Amino acid sequence: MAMLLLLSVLVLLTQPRGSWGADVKTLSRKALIDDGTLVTWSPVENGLPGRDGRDGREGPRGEKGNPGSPGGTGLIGMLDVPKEDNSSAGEPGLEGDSGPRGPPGPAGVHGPAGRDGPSRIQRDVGPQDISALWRHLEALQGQVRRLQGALLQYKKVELYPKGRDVGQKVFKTAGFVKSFYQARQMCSQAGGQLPSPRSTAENHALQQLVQLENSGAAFLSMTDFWKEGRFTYPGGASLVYSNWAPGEPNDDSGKEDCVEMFSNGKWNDVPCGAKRLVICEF
Ligand code: NPJ
Ligand code: CA
Ligand code: CA
Repeated sequence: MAMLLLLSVLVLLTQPRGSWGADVKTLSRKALIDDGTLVTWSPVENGLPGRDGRDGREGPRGEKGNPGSPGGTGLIGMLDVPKEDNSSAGEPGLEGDSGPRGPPGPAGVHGPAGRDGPSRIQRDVGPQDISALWRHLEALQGQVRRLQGALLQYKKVELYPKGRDVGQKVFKTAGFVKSFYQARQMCSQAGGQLPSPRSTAENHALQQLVQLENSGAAFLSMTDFWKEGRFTYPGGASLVYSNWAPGEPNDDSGKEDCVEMFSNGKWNDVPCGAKRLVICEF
């Protein structure tokens, strides 16, 4: 049950909200304690109790990160939660050494059920266990906050000056030109793909990067390899948005199966062997 509580709160704590750096909901201790559906430590309600749960694993990490502090309890150790550290407030920082290994944890709170016992609860969860969980939750909240700060800083660094973020998407220019095939390979190796602007907002963000470089035009991801004139995304789906220049796509000389974006944001089909600015989408 305590594990259920912890897992529930962990889920809440780690749920992404919007793109990078959104605020984390601050959980009220009272609100959760008052939620009787989550926290109970009454005796097992019916039937014979199951046999004792397995012993808790040794707490792998101390609960406090500052040197010399005692380790945490095995309850949390079972979830392998990173320890809290007491590094300074202010600048977002990921630094802070691991605390010493904690002492062995208390007996485990779960294990296989006995024949007739309920499968959910193996033994009572006492107030001390709950209290330990709360301390760890508060430590986790601190960690999440510091991570958010660090991520926000990292985002700014990363986007300057050759990146743009739009919604959940990030475009980043490589600053050099390649053929479509080389460009596609490079983006893929970087863990991204060629750009697929799916809205005016995305098209505009991408256009800013094309303007930034004086390379004239950048490759997009889409091709009409499979059926002439039917442009698709890499997965084969049809376009949900387009911004073709007047008269395009025209499959000039019957050799244009790739797409470029001009610095005016307009699209044109071009030969895939042409060399264009490499911008990747992540
Ligand atoms: C021409 C054909 C295209 C063909 C392409 C092959 O494009 O119109 O169908 O795929 O050649 O390279 C200007 C002309 C276009 C011409 C392109 C080629 O368009 O108007 O006819 O150049 O690069 C910007 C600059 C040029 C441009 C459109 C926009 N811009 O800076 O935004
Ligand atoms: Ca074509
Ligand atoms: Ca064309």
